[in-house]
Amino acid sequence: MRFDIVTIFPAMIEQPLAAGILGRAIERRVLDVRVHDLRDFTTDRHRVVDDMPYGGGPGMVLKPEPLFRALDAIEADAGRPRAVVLTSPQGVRFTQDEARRLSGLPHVVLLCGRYEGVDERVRARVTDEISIGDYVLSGGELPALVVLDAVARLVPGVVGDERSVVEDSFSRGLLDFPQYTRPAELTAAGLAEPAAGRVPEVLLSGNHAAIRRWRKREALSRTLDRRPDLLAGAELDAEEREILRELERLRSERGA
Ligand code: 9D3
Repeated sequence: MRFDIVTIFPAMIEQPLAAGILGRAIERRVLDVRVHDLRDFTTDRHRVVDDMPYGGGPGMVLKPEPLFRALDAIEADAGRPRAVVLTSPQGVRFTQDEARRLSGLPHVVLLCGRYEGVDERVRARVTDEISIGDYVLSGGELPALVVLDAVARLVPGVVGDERSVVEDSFSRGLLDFPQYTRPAELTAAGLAEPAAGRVPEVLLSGNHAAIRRWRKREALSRTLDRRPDLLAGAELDAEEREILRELERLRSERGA
């Protein structure tokens, strides 16, 4: 899969991409990621990419022509991209469903917004405007990396162990169950009570049916506590629905 990323801070994209799972996928040529410096598509001596907003007001706006020239150059090289994504606070919220949709495309362009915004006429060539959540960032580069990471790891061959992609929490709609590794007992770890240092007995029991049930219960309990909104869209089997009913009953008894 090919990504083209247009930004005024190419280093913000290139540095993180060199490391980790995506870096290895790029080395292995499973992913082709091209980063473009928007200033390379200016024509003036000072390589200006922004200007004052018509009508007045604070801050600056990204000029349209460099963005259009960057898109033209990408199109001349790789043909019309299947998606042109603008990262912006005005975008629709980015979700795992959106990541899945984009991961099915051969070529995606990411335009990183900056300053107070982007000249409205650029949107004529944008297919998707995406925000990553309700908090204020300094620009669209981190959101573009978030989108790239979430989309790329769904491309076959990017993540080494396909099982971790398939079993991922948001694809099933529940939070993960708690994980433990050795040692089975931790002492003097600054824990209030000794019991907190022990791995739950069931995980050491070798009883795989009991372990599966415990994990379901813990995942459901956490989801009910922290992200009850997820339960509406979760795909639960009969056993999970039964455990959830019990957890809800216990909670209402404790609450009442
Ligand atoms: C809606 C906020 N704007 C009010 C005047 C100002 C503004 C804040 C932050 C304009 C641009 C930005 C830079 N943020 C992004 O470009 C951005 C973003 C974000 O801030 N939060 C979550 N997702 C995204 S995607 C792009």
